[in-house]
Amino acid sequence: MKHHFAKALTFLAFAGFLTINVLGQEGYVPSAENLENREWFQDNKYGLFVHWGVYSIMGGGGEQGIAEWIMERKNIPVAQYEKLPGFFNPVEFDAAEWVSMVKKAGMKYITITSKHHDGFAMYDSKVSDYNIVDATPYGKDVLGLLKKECDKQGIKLFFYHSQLDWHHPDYYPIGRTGKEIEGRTQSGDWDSYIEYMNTQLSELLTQYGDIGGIWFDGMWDKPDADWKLSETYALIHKLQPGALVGSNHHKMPYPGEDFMMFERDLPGENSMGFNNTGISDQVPLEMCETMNGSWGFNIIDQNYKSVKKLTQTMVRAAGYGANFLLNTGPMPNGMIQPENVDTLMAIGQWLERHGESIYGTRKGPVIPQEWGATTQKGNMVYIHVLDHPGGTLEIAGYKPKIKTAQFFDDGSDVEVKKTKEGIILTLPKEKLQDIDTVVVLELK
Ligand code: JFZ
Repeated sequence: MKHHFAKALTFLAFAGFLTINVLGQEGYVPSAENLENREWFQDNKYGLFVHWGVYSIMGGGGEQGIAEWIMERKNIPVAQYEKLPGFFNPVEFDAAEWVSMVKKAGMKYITITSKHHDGFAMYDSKVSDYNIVDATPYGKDVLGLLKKECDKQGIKLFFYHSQLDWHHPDYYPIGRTGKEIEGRTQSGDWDSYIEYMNTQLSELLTQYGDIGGIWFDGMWDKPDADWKLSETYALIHKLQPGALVGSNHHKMPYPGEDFMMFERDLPGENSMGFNNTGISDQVPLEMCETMNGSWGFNIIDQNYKSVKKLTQTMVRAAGYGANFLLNTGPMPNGMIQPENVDTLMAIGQWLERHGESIYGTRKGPVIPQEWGATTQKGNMVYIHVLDHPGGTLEIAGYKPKIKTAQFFDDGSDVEVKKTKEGIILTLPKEKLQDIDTVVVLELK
């Protein structure tokens, strides 16, 4: 009896008779391919986030902290902002160069903005002329060029697609942001906007072969709206069952989502103020971070984080079992900022040497601490000492059966004492590394 009632209820819900606002794709069961790709995602750990669009021309307008949000932060009227595509001509864009750099950086995937909040599509969309092929002198589909090169060089490509759209006439009623932008729609049909968004997603999932997944963002602009996520997620999982869906809604994952992201905070931390969720243990995790203070290109922002800081953040993220998605905001000419390239190459060199302690690992037996983090791969545990003066390091609550304990960098033995509470490592100062002193435990 109960079973029939549940079936009837689901049917009614689907038939829209009962407008139950179920967030996500109820009953979603990830395909075998999807589960495989989640393993791939967790094994490969490190990707390049790319915020690139017509806003890159403005370069933040000479103000710190403004880049991809300049239309909203400066209330640039729609009619004026629509002039930007006419200036967008990234003749220096070289997909092969970008992807080769990504590989040398030790990165395994790219997540690039297919459309950000300004509504401009960075690919050849058939349902809107507001795109790079139809509205710019450049006229080429950079996502298509990038995907070809990614396939050639074995790099996966994900798309960051904004649900929020300050430009589309049917994104109505407007939400929390961009209220003062002149020329925004004063009427419109919300369901038509959802349909438009789903059509563009269908384009992204049918025009470029298999993609890594979709990185959604922006539903926080209208938290009470019916985003019909069940339709959107079901569409993506129908077109590409292996594609990973994630949404930057700063909540625990909804059904139909295949990974959980943390924006500019390590999982469980909340320095940004909007990362006040728990940590899902059901789906892979990813932390995204900027190299300076903004996502899109900002011409004055020189607040570059150090190679040490970024590498240590990647290691701490891996200590939580989370990927690290490190961002660059390409310049309007299509080139990656040389300062960012230098940083990425330096991190790449560290990974060239220490990649074994990151790639293919999962979160370690000891969650990240002040002094560092741990990662694990089979019976190998990597203790990452990131911030320690040397001498002895006590790790309480961890009592491994150790076969060997060695310093990763020179293979020399590490003295390990067992105590009632846990273990004590002896770390001679001369053994300490500037970025990360990795101690490798081979367990019995
Ligand atoms: C979002 C975007 O707005 C931003 O442009 C960038 O793409 C980043 C990766 O993601 O950033 C946000 C989103 C929501 C909040 C803050 C930053 N929020 O809800 O406070």
